[in-house]
Amino acid sequence: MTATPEVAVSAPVHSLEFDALVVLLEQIFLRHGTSADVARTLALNCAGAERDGAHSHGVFRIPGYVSTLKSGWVDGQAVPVVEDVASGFVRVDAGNGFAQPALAAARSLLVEKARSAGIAVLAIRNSHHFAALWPDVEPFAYEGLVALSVVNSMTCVVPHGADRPLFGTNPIAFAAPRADGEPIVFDLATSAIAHGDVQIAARKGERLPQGMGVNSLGQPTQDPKAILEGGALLPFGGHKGSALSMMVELLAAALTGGNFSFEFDWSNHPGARTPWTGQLLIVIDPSKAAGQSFAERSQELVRQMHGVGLKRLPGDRRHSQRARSAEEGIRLDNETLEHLRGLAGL
Ligand code: NDP
Ligand code: PYC
Repeated sequence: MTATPEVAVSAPVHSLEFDALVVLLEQIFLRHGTSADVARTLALNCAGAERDGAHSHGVFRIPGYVSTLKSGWVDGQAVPVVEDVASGFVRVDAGNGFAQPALAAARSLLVEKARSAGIAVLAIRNSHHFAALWPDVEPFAYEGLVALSVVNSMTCVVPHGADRPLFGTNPIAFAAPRADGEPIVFDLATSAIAHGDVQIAARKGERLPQGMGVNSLGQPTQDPKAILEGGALLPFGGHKGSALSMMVELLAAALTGGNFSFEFDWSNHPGARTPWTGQLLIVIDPSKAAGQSFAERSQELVRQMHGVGLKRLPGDRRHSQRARSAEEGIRLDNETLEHLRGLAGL
């Protein structure tokens, strides 16, 4: 491996500038058959997750992207088709490509509609989402808009009260501007734990907390391998998380025209990892609301939350890590960096 100015190759842990990581990831995507636009969009998304310490959806996901692209399951060259269907409704057929380029293609129309109608919906179908969801909503809050997104994934979660898995891990992400600080953002799987975190625990040989999943016999287990090998996850919060997961299936699949988490079959594509489903975004322009500015009101809510002793808001950990990465670079261990460089053909 050759040294680059951004990478201290003599250390066991390397420190990369954000831009250097984006370029490296872009090369990997391009080398595995994506268009330049798709490579750039996914590289920015994945490097952003790594920068923010969202490790279950940072560079950890790159081998999965590569094997999916190699399997022919997803079209890395797909050109999304955007349809302006109503004053507050945009549809995109992602063409069996990734969801993030579909969002990028529809974004300006969506924002224009949200600003004129006060609210707009983006329904993406025929799409693959393999990433964290917060990068899809946070940028809207930086523009003063409120955004909510849901995406469904692949069958691996047993609905509350059922015997077998049906739902995906189905995250919900929300972003809202606030007056004096970073936007308020949360992004959570409706499963007790994200599938990515189960894989990471299995790789590290760690046990999971109780209540995350079941083995192939439907018995509770704390062994991540038992969950991955024929077992399943549970929703968070029993019937409540299960209801939210059901809602995600309805909004991200039924409403968009995408697949439910149980509707696609990737068995003829060994190596396929990306769920072929749908995604919904709702964007609201809070300047249309009555009363004081929304951002002032959300600031007041945060002030009151801190006043009752809250130390950490959702998103705080990511933003601290983002600041640390800006100062110290994004840290990758030697093995990971070597692997990424190999995938990039370097
Ligand atoms: P976490 O449980 O780690 O975090 C969920 C949210 O809660 C985050 O906004 C987090 O903020 C916040 N949070 C965590 N701990 C605290 C705390 N102690 N106090 C206050 N807030 C807290 O996330 P999940 O494991 O549920 O999901 C991980 C990722 O997996 C998400 O990005 C999700 O989008 C992704 N995912 C993607 C799927 C897909 O199909 N594409 C499917 C399922 C999951 P912070 O970020 O600052 O830690
Ligand atoms: O971590 O559950 C997950 C997940 C599914 C699809 C992408 N990430």
